[in-house]
Amino acid sequence: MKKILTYGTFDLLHVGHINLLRRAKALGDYLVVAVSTDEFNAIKNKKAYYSYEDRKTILEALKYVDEVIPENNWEQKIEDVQAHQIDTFVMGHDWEGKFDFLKDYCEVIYLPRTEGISTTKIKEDLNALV
Ligand code: C2G
Repeated sequence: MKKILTYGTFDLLHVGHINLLRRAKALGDYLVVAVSTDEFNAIKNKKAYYSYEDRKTILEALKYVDEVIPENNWEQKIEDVQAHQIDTFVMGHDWEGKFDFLKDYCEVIYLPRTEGISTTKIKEDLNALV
């Protein structure tokens, strides 16, 4: 069974996230998504609209996602790859090169981002409506 791993906040789930998750799943048989906890988002200077629990529940409902685990820090990726026996690590190409250290442990693939959509854009567009 080929296992895939990816990380993210996945707040205000949108088609850019779905495209990434669908393509990540298509690379193997089982997709593990490590979702940033609210505490880790604070470290990333991100404030998610939905709580970690809600973002986890939403992802677990997706047909492309087989398992959701917490992302607590920047340092856990090697341990996650080993503990979950991951074959391929996937991220959007805005992270190109940032996780190449994982190449010693698994395949590393950066996928093109979906243009024109982001959680930040959603928030800005909604604020403009008020
Ligand atoms: N993404 C995408 N296209 C978009 C928006 C996001 O392909 N239009 C991808 C990102 O490249 C990432 C994933 O969707 O691979 C999740 O995006 P975010 O929730 O913004 O994740 P991020 O804050 O980049 O967290 O340790 C890694 C970090 O946790 C990544």
